[in-house]
Amino acid sequence: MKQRFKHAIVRKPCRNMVNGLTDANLGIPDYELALVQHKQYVEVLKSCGLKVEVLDADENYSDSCFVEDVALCTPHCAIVTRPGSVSRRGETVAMQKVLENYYQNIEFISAPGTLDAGDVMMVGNHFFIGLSERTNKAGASQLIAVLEKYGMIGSTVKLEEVLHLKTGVAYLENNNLVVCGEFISKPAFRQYNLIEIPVGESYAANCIWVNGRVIIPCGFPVTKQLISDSGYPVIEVDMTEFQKLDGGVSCLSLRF
Ligand code: CIR
Repeated sequence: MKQRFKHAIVRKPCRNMVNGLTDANLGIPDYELALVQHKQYVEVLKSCGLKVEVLDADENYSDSCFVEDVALCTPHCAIVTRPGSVSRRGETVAMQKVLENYYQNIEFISAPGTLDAGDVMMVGNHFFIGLSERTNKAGASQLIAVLEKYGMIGSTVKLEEVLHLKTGVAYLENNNLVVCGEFISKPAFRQYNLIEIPVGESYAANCIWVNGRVIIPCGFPVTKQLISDSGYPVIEVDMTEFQKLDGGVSCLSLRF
C-alpha cells in the first residue's frame, strides 16, 4: 500500500548547533543561515500537503533539529528511540510528549539497546534497520519485536561506511530505491529498481519521498536528473548548514 503522509514534526535549530556532532569537516554552521534554510524546508513540506508542527529550538541539545533520530513514526504506533550518542539521549523526553498528541500507541527502545531512527527505512510494512555506530543489535531486536506486535516486520542491514542507513539509501515508493556507495551491492536491496547516485553526489542520496514528490538538497544535478527521469517531480532545498553537521533532508523531520 502506498503511504500518504499527513503530518510532519520539525524542531528549529538552536544557536548551540555550532557545537553539534560532526565528522564532515565542512566548517561551523552559520546559525542565521540555518534558520533561513530550515524555514524554507518547512515551506517545502507544506507545499507537499503536510501539516507541519514546528517545535521551538532547544538549546540544551545541539543536534536537536535532527528530529528524525529520536522517534520512528509508523502507521500503527510511534517508537521513541534511545539514541546511540549519549549527548542526544535526552532529546527523546520532549519528543515523547509531542507524539502523545498524535499517537495512542507509543513504544520505547530501552537499555542496553540503542537506535537512531535515521537508521530505519520504511518500505511499506517492512522496516530496514541499519546496524551502525549508533544502532546496536539489541536496539534493532527490540524494534523488530515492537513492529511485529503491530503486524509489521523488520530486518537488519550492516553498515560499514556511513553514519546512518538513510545517509546512503532512500525509498521513493513504487519499488524505486535511491542507493549510493556500500548500498549499491547489498543483497537486501537487489529486489528494487536501483537509482544509483554517483560517489561525488553521495550527500544527495539522503532524499525524501513526500506524497509523490522527492525533496533533495540543492547542488546535485546528476541526482536531480536521475530522480526526475524516474518520473518524480523534484524539489530542491538548500541544506549547506545542516550538511556541516552530517544532517540531510530526511533528518530534519518526522513524517507520518
Ligand atoms: C548527529 O551526528 O547525530 C547529527 N549531527 C546528525 C544527525 C543526522 N541524522 C540523520 O542522519 N538521521
